Amino acid sequence: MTAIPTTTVDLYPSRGAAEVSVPRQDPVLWGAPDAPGPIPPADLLSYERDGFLTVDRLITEDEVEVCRRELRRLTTDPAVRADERSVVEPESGQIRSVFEVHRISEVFADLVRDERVAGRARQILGSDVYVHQSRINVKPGFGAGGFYWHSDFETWHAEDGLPRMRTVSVSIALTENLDTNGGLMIMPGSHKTFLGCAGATPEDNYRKSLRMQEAGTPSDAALTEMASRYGIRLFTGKAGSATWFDCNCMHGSGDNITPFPRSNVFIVFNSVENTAVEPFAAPARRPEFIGARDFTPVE
Ligand code: 6CS
Ligand code: FE
Repeated sequence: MTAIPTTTVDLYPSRGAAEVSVPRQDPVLWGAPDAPGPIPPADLLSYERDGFLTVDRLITEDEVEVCRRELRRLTTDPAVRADERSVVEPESGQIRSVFEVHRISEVFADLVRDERVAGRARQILGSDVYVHQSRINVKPGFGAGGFYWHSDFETWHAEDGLPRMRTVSVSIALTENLDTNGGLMIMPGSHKTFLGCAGATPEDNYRKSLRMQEAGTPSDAALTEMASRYGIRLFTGKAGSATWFDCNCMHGSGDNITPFPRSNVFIVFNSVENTAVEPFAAPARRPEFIGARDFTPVE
């Protein structure tokens, strides 16, 4: 009896000939609202409604300083700069992001394991979690580029093979997020609609998309409709503050033309019940430093 290959149903078609919008078919909150953990029930409910949750002081100033020192060490190390995990700003040549910091840095590995971080992810996802992706974004001033509007899940489903929306990101500010230096913007409530984008995924898309995303970009019409329906929230906060947001929030950030860097550490937790399969809409998997294939739960 030959085993019938289990093909995972694609609930969220994307990267086809035309843009298509479908309702979310997954819970936002996979854990019970009164589940034990660092997030109080009222905050879990607002996370379910809005798709995001801010924490004013997730880590202390001293811990921020340790992370900032580590970010400087990584971004000035020629070996890290030469590594494929580093993405460089096209114009200035400065480092824009370094991926997989939870595996190349003990400081960020500790941060990932910290109950204030992994504990919140387990509470939201209702299971053990593993890191699908981590990165530090330096976003130096004087013109560092932003990220155009997109849903992370659209990319992580199409290109990394995450089947369901059981993934949560946290952006922890390592410098003050002002209303002028290219902060994160989210459309509140947009996580409940999945927008499948038009246009097939090119070969090795990540070589460009991590600088300037093209495949997986919503149309002006869709963005106009969503922004009119949901509004746009700009996140500001002191260093040490954090924004938790659902994988399917429509979000983006502007360029930073001020002299003030907007650096953050960005960690993506996926449920161990939602491990990556084959890409749903891409010719090949992305490298593991972008889309993890080690599903070991964060202890
Ligand atoms: O492609 C990705 O996985 C990354 N790109 C963006 C713009 N946000 C999510 C993620 O870090
Ligand atoms: Fe993103």
